[in-house]
Amino acid sequence: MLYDVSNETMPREELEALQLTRLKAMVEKVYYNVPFYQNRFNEMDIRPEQIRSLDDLKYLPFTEKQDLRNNYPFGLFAVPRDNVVRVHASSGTTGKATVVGYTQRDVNTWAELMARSLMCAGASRRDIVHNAYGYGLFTGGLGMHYGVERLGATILPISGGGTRRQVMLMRDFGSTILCSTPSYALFLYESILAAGMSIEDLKLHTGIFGAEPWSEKMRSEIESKLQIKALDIYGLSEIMGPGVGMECCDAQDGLHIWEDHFLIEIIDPETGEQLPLGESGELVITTITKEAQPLIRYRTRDITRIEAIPCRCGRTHRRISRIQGRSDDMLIIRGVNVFPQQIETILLETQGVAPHYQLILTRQGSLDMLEVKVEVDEKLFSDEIRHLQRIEAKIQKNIKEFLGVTAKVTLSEPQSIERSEGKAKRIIDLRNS
Ligand code: DLL
Repeated sequence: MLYDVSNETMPREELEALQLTRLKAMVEKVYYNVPFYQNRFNEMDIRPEQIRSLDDLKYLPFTEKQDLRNNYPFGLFAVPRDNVVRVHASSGTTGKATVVGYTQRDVNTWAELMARSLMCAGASRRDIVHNAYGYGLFTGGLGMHYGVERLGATILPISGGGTRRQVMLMRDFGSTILCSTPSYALFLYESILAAGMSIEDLKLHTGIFGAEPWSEKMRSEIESKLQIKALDIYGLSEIMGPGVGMECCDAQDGLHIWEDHFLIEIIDPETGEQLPLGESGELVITTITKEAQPLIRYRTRDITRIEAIPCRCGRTHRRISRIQGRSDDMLIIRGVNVFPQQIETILLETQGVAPHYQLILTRQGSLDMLEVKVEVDEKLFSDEIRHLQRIEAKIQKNIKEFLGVTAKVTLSEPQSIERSEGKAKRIIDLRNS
């Protein structure tokens, strides 16, 4: 089922014509309304009227997270502050928060795109949506909330935390869709068992998971434990929030980016050059309908590729593959590039190991050291020490063989790694402390 048939299945030629009209208007708008962009364009000797085709996008300047920080808090607004009805912010670990503003029309568009995403995940008016994304400055909670209401389904705005109560209400209300980070979904599963309940007590059929990187293995783990269909949702505050892209329940193979509102490119993160369709690199997004805070060629730092083949669901909007990691999360361990999800895949292929882990980086002299700390399940933990050592050695061997790095593997007892109610903190980098 489609929420917005004419837009979701628009023939590519028509879609591209629409994109070009919107891009031209957007470029003009930022040039005349945002001093930051006017300066950038002038420095690069570009005028809005020089953008004549979608291909000309590559001549425009990039926008980076630092540019948002430098213009903190409202310096990138393209409308008077009075027209801004909502502000969200994401707090990085370093520096100032990144602020985003929305006009009433932006909030409406977001609700529409979230309703579209929900239906793409198979949701309908009949669903009860348990929304465990955090409410507040984080875009996850409110973004999902407005989308569910727009669709006409029932929202439970539970937010994060209070896990025992979450589980109880999920059962009592007969929630059918769970929205949370993938790591929190697993935590909820443990809490269901800890509360003496079983999956049969619940009516969940679908999970809409995102906000942090996860792997295909993690998907299988969640699907078999919670007995649901687990779908991937992508978004980032700078661009809108959740709902920039959504995997469809029909193909469950990559995330449709809503291209009537966002232009996507893949670039080489080192050189900034555009890469051909199908190649992996950094995702760059241009907003073409945003009013309050449009962004031109925003460098997401997320690594993915654009699927060249159209999806069998009938939507014409291109798909990106599951986010493979972030260029700034990519661990460079003695010169080898490793993404945390690659380690996650190896861990989850190992019997007896639980999907809770941490990667700890330290430096000895000038050498990087990687420790992989992973929980084992109850059964294995009570096993002989020799057996545990064999598992450690096996994981170590697989990491070496598949990723080419040497890691120290530490099995730790069940429940010993801290659970997160939002984004999981999996990397502890102590190299510069
Ligand atoms: O995480 C928005 C969101 C909320 C998306 C709820 C999905 C569901 P930020 O806090 O600004 O916004 O973080 C954005 O999170 O650049 C990615 O690195 C990461 N991310 C988001 N979704 C996914 C995903 C929200 N499905 C940053 N897979 C992005 C992998 C994701 N990483």
